[in-house]
Amino acid sequence: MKRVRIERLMTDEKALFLAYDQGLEHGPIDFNANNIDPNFFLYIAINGKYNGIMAQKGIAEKYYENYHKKVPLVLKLNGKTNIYRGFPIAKQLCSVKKAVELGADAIGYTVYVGSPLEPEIFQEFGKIQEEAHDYGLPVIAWMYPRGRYVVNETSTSILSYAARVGLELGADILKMKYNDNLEEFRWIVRCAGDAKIIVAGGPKLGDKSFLQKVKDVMQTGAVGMAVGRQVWQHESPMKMTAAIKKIVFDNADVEDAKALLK
Ligand code: FBP
Repeated sequence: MKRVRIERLMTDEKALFLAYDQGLEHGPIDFNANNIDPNFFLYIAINGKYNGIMAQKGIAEKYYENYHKKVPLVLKLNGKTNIYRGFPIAKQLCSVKKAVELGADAIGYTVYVGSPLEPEIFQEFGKIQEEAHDYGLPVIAWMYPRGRYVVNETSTSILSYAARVGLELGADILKMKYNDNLEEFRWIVRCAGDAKIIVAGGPKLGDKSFLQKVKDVMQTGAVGMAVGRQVWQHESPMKMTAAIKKIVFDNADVEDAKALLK
């Protein structure tokens, strides 16, 4: 096994990623006339100096090629639409080999913890995790509890279980949703052990509420954020990027960060 090169994705042990896989997961409902164009998202990611972009194979093949290596690529290997109504599962859509060819610096995969199809998901993830590590690629797992046996997807008990599962399955970074409870999220971070936690942005909030969420998250031991809609749906994505970075990397308070939005 090669050494897993996680430091390439971090700045002083912290990280900020820009996610753009919502077109597959949610559909064009998330987009407007600007952000429907993947070049818009890439412009933000490159000029905002994100630690990486998160995108599917098609976006990487048709767009990332033009900006190759200007921003690290986390290639999302699985995904599903929200039209699909079966048990939660997102099967592999892209190989680790193809991700490497496309210049990926890490791979991403959604694990639906608690799904009735969990055994299949874990097995597929296990194979991918080994292949990625053979190439020295870090593995980022979207650890999303989901399905008929999951009563509350963001309860502390289910998120802490999901975090532990991510560690035990061998993921290097866990992308998790926030439970809106700073104290209890600290426990979730502890449960992840040496696997690092980044928090998903979620549906667009008001500026102050979102920056407060970033501030709270950064006090839990999480290493950063993986945002999408909060940034590319914002009327000033570059200003929002600067505000988030001020908190994540400079430990600024919310008011100082918010001043950058003016
Ligand atoms: P946002 O920051 O826009 O919330 O994106 C986070 C994310 O994990 C995306 O990477 C993914 O497309 C989406 O949320 C999936 O979330 P869900 O399965 O809850 O719809």
